[in-house]
Amino acid sequence: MLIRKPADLRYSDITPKQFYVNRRRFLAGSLAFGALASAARAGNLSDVKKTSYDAGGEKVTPLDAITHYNNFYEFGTGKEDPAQNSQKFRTSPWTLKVDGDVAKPMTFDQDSLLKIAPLEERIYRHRCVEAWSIVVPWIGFPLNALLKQVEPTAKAKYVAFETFYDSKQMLSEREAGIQFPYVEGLRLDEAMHPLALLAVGLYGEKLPNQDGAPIRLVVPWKYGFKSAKSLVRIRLVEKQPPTTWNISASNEYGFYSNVNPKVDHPRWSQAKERRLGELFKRDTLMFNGYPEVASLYAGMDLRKNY
Ligand SMILES: Nc1nc2c(c(=O)[nH]1)N[C@H]1C(S)=C(S)[C@@H](COP(=O)(O)O)O[C@H]1N2
Ligand SMILES: [Mo]
Repeated sequence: MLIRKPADLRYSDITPKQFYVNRRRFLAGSLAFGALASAARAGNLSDVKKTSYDAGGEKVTPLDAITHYNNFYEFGTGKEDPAQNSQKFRTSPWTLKVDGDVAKPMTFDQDSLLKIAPLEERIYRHRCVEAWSIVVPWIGFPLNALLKQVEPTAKAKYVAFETFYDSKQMLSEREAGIQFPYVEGLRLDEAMHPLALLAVGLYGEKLPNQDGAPIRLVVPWKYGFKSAKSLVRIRLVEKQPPTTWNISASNEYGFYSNVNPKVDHPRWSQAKERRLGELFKRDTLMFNGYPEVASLYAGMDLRKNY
C-alpha cells in the first residue's frame, strides 16, 4: 500500500485470465448466484437469510477476483500472495475475546460465534484506498449484536480490533513493512451502526483464508484497511485506539478513513476507482454509496478527519 501507487494498477493486473482460470467456480459465482444455492453445499454455512442489503443491485464481483486479488500483508504484500500463502493457515480451533470497558466480557469459539445473531447475506461495495473496488456477497451478522451481548459500560467510547499474528506462519514486520498484529478501531457509534458487519463467509461458503477466516470486520463505507481480517480480540476502550496504517503513515491514513471522493490521498486521487473486472474507471461515491452513515459525522470536518 505504501510502495505502489494505484495509478500503477493497469488492466493487465486484473486480466480475464486471472479471474477466469477456474471456469467452473467463475460460473458458479456469476450465474448460479442469487438463490444462495451454494449455501447448501458441503462444509458451508446453513440457514443464511437474505437481507435487503444488495448494493443497489450492482453486479457481484466474480469469486476468483475476490479470492485472488487481496490485501492481507501477514501473508505477503503482493495481491496474489494471500491466496497462495494462507492455504495452510489453521483457523480451527479459534477464539475471539471481547473485553475492556464492558459489563460482561466474553470469549467466543467458532460455534458460539455463529450463534450470536442470525446469519445474513449482505452484498456490499468494498473500496480499497488504492482506488480499486469489488462487490462482495458477505455472510455475517451485525457487529452491534456482539457488542450488545457484552454490554459496553458508560466509559466505552471506541472499539479496538486486534487480529491474529503468528511469526511462524506469517511474514515478519520487516518483510511486510507494517506493524503486527494488525490493529484497527472504530468509534462506538460507528461500530453500532447496522451496516458494520462481522463476516464469517462469502459467496455462500465459509470465508476463504485469504479473505480473513474465520471472522473479519467489514465496514463498507470506509476504506478497506478498516476491515480487519482474522480477528482474535475486540476491546471496548475509552480513548481512540492506534491503527496499523495510521501508525505506518499518519499523513496518508487517518483514523476515520471514510471513502471520500473529495479528499485525495496525498499521493493519488480518490475521485475515481477501478471496479475489478471492469475496463473503465467509475466515480467514487461519498461514503462508498452509503449515505445513511452521514449523520455519524455531522459537524465534523471530513478533510481534517480523513
Ligand atoms: N489482518 C489484516 N487485515 C486486513 C489487511 C491486512 O493486511 N491484514 N488489509 C486490509 C486492506 S488494505 C483491505 S483493502 C482489505 C481487503 O480485504 P479483501 O482482501 O477481503 O478484499 O482487508 C483489510 N484487512
Ligand atoms: Mo486496502
